[in-house]
Amino acid sequence: MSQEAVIAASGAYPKPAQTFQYGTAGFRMKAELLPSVVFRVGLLAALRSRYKGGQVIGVMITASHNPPADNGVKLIDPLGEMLESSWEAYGTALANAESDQAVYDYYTQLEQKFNIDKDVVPQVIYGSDTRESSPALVQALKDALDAVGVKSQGFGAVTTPQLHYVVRCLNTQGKDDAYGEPTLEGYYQKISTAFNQLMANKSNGSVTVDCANGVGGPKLRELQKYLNGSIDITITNDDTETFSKLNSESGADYVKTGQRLPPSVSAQPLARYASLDGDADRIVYYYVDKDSVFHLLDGDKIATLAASFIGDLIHQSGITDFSIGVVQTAYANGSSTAYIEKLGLPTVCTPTGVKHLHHAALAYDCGVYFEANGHGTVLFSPTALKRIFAHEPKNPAQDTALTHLKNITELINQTVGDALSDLLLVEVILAHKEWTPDLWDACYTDLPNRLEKAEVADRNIYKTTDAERKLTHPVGLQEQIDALVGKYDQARSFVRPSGTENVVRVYAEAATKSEADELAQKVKALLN
Ligand code: 16G
Ligand code: ZN
Repeated sequence: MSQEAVIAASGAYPKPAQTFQYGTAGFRMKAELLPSVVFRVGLLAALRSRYKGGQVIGVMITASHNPPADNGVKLIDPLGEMLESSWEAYGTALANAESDQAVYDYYTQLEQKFNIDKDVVPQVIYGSDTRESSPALVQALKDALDAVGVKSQGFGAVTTPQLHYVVRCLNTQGKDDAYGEPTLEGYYQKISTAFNQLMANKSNGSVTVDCANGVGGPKLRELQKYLNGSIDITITNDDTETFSKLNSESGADYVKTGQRLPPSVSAQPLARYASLDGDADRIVYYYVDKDSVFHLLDGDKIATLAASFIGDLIHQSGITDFSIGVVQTAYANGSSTAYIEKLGLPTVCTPTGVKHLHHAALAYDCGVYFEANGHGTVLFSPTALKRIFAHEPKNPAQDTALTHLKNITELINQTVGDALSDLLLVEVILAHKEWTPDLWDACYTDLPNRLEKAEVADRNIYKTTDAERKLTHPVGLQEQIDALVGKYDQARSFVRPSGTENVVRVYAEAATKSEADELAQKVKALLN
């Protein structure tokens, strides 16, 4: 790597007059602001790989559920986790360096700070979602990787969880904790094999999946080729050619935030529907009842379904002293938390953002984590996996349960929430329980709730504590919120600054819809 080469390559991607911040899900904004950021993230990925002794780092270019004009970029650490948070600040500093020389200087400063071995060959893999702006951003990334001598490989359009999967496979290849074949084919093989075994001799009717016109559409179609036909999957909103359709009037965020059907879906009573987001790391289910009333089965419902099913399998396999915990955020519906406690399982609440939930889930033998918005997965600790795979069943019933349990650990993408893997997980559980969506829904009744966003002059003055459930600043505001909440039945409300947009979010739930709406409006009014 020469100073001239880095500075010349950086010169092709001038920094706009803008301050950047590596946020909850990397950098995310209007795509035209991103070329310099992506270039510099490429440099950071190279450093991170060398710091990790040449392990493979992933770079995903996506803006998830954001509108088509946006894009984003984030790093994936060696085991398929989000970038370690202490490194986010280096990304922010690199992105904000004011000149090409400053970029190079900061890069070498980091090399010195971490005593990085210059002989280690960095390795980076990358992918993107289906946005119009993605190819140009991929080019910016490649230019950075080439400038600093990275051994790299592009995977084209992939879902975010697929890239997480491949990163983990590459770094564990040939080891005890090998995760799978480091290819998309390997990904489809792994989860479909588990699914097909779990669904042997079962069938589960049909499910219609709205793919938000994002990368999930073609990938689900691919996955479908590997499935044994025990469920009939109808794919809708899978137009990835018309860029303007991405996440438009479709997708998990549209359905969850508006608590409504995508207009393109004409729902049949009691049939199953699911929506993915633009990069297929989120999924929500829904159905309409006999009176055509819409019911959402969100991340909380998926978490409770998964936790209770896995808990039963553990028990039926004869495995004892095994801890299962459910990790949620402040957005989790109060009824879901009460239900999990009724199941006798511990719950933990963390701040919003996958990295927080993921981390908390590692505390259990089996940690189920889901955000209400549909992002989540299930983690089995290395010790738990060893115990499951070494367990000797004592009778045929234990044997059957144990075989299902082993397949469940293979079906789930344990690197990150994965809409395709979660879809198959839900389908398996519903098939095993012989549940229609209304039976699943009947486990508990969601408290009516409302999410609002407020434009404020400066969201940074809002500071939270207690996993974002309480404000410490502006001083006095929390007391005002508490006073309002006290006037409603079964009510809860919190205010938190968004990590992805320049707004403040207001959540309220209460015993009735009108009370939840009113409470949200009143709390929002306190912010002006
Ligand atoms: C990001 C997070 C998502 C979270 C959302 C909250 C990841 C991969 N994604 O999209 O989990 O729900 O931010 O956004 O961590 P907000 O801070 O704007 O409300
Ligand atoms: Zn997403």
